[in-house]
Amino acid sequence: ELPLEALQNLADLHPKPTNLHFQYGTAGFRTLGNTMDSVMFRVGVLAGLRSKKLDGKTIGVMVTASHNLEPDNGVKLVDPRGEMLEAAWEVHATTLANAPTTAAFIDALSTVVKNAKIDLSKPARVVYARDTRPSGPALVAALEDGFKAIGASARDAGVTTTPVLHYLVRAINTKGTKNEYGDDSEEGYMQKLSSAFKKLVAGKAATPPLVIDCANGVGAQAAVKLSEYLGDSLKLILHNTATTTPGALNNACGADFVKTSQKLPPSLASVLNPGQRACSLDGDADRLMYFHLDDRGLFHMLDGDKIAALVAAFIVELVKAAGLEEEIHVGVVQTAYANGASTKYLSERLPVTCVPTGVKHLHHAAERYDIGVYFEANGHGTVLFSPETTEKLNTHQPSTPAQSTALGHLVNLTQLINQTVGDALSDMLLVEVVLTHKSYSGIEWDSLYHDLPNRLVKVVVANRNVFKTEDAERRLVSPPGLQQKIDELVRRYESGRAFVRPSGTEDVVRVYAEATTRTQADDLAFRVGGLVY
Ligand code: NG1
Ligand code: ZN
Repeated sequence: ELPLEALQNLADLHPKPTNLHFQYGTAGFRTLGNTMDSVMFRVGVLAGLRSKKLDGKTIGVMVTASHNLEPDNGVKLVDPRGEMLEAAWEVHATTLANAPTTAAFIDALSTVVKNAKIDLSKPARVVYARDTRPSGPALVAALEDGFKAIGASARDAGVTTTPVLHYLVRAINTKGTKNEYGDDSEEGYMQKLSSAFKKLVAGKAATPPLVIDCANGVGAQAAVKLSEYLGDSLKLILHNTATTTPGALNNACGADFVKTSQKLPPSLASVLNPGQRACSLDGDADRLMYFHLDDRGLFHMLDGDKIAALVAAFIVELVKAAGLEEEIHVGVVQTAYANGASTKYLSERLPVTCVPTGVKHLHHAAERYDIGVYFEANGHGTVLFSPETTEKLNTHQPSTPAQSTALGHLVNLTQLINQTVGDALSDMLLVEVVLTHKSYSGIEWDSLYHDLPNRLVKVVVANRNVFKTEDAERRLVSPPGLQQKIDELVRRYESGRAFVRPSGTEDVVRVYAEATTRTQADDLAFRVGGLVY
């Protein structure tokens, strides 16, 4: 039985605004924070149901709007192994969020309970956290009312990063089992990452200090703590750590700013010396962008594609050095937004798959490899080791000292990498490990391949739903005839590539183009944009 009285009384405190429609999209619910009170309450109830459905396993709830500006907020659910909510439940979330009244909400709940065959007598457990947004505390209070209404026992993880919350979910659900992921605390996370990092760089010359742009978000707090755990093994110089300054979050800084404007955050202009490595986190610390200035003061960005290239090549070498290349196959997953030069570089070395935009697609495709490296160009990604591979790495008997060393590094990588989700701090340590092992500066890393100039533009159209794609979003099937016109244009540009797809997060159509020169890439993007409009 649903606890009708508690549900009714508490739901009445969190009425749905009329005229607003909410949608659980690729990033959960995300919109203006001050419109999300009812959504939070209802997500709280749904999280409890999800836990009951999964026999009382702990479900995660993260309140964040990531790289969006400060007035926005959002919420997403995390499944027991630390991964994104199962797709079928995204539909339940949208239905519940849009029920116009308390009565309609309770009706919709009953339908979910019936259709998903939920045993309401099971326990419900959740763990939740938020980022530093000012709207966070009030939204969390609404969420807690939701937990209360469904009788879930809820653990408050406070203010922390999205990847830490994912880590906590997996750590809690594996506690006491042979797959224990780590101690279920933020300290446990810091300890796990930093000790794996120290083992991986032991005996090597430390890389020079790394400048971090913390986007004035929650990553600043996490980076301060991580820095203490790292000690002398890696010096971090933190900037944009103003988490309480109104309007500062993600404003002219952070990973999304760097990627979309392809510029240095102005706040770092007087900080960086030529050649000095720097990186940007986004507002919830799950995306990472590296960059540096060259001798002429020109800005060079090392995005998710460059990280994938660096990391995948390194892992392939280690697997070979460990004598496991016949048994362990490494692959890379990208989206259509991956720079063509990165795809070429990677395809010459290992299998590469292209999937539609959205982390869940990348994550699932990466699970099909023994070791799957996935990164979106925007800097969100990680590396997944299949359970069999992890087992093999932990039990394999090396036949030479060199094999033993390589094997040890691979085992430590399984500890260093947050395999639940893209994690800026874990990915940053991973990059630093490779740079240390290769004795690369940022400049040498950057020269693995040269990005093709590219341009991404948004086009506002009457109805973006008429744009339908195939081939991992690289080709349009509708509107009829449009793809042929794009093909004709693209043929006129050297190394030209362009595609058009509807955004999953904004009411726009995106046009991406690349070519051998900046002018040509811009030209191609604007011409294709002209066809779409
Ligand atoms: P859409 O709006 O569907 O293009 C954007 C990003 C994705 C991903 C999602 C958030 C680009 C071009 N697209 O998706 O990579 O980060 O937001 O989940 O950057
Ligand atoms: Zn993010």
